[in-house]
Amino acid sequence: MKGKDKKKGKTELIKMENFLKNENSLKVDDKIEKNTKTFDKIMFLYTVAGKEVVSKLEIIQQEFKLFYDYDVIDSIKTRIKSVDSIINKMKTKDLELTYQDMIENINDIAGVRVICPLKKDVFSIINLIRQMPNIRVIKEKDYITKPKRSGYSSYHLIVEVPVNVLHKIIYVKVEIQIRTMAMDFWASLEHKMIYKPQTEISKSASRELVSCARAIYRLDNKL
Ligand code: 0O2
Repeated sequence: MKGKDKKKGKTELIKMENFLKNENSLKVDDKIEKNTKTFDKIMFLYTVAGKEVVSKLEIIQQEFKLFYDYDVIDSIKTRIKSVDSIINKMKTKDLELTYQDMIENINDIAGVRVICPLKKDVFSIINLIRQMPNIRVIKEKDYITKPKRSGYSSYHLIVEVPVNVLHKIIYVKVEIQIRTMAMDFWASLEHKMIYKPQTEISKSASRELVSCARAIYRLDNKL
């Protein structure tokens, strides 16, 4: 291949923020609005990024099963944050409701949750993700070593993964939450009852949940 052609065939590596600013068909200064072309196109990028992460994690899951006869991952879930949830979070963070503010500040639009049997498995997965050649870890939150006051325990990684679309490679953010089966059971319950409740819950029930979180913490350390 000649120099000129080589240059032509080169794929651009670009951060999502920069890609969107330079993409004429997207109006990133606009207000977020469901069912518009801009919204659908941006969500498509997050959907692809989520799938990329899931596929990498499924490879680890199958590798451990096949080569070590061990289930290091129990299950993997993925979701795209709803527009209402994005807007509520942006209001809480006092952001302008534009696409630009959304992509720069909301890190969990694409979310992947990895459920592991044991605490040691959670840390094995974290180390494997850190070593993945095609993933950039940009932020980590260790709510396992230091659970939240609510009792919430989980490890969060914000990563950027390359997504190959429109002849470009765009780095898109994904939040990976990694936790044990016991932590996940507690978090799912608490999410409905306290974190995002549909109805009021009594103070005593709320204290009971904190005490359950402590019991789960001890259980995970014993196993
Ligand atoms: P939803 O409805 O679950 O999506 P950042 O901007 O990245 O620095 P962020 O995202 O504001 O930080 O906060 P954090 O602590 O990383 O929390 C991200 C997600 O973790 C939350 O998303 C929840 O899913 C989960 N989470 C955090 N704290 C708790 C908790 O106390 N209980 C439960 N059950 N889940 C929690 P959202 O958007 O808040 O909610």
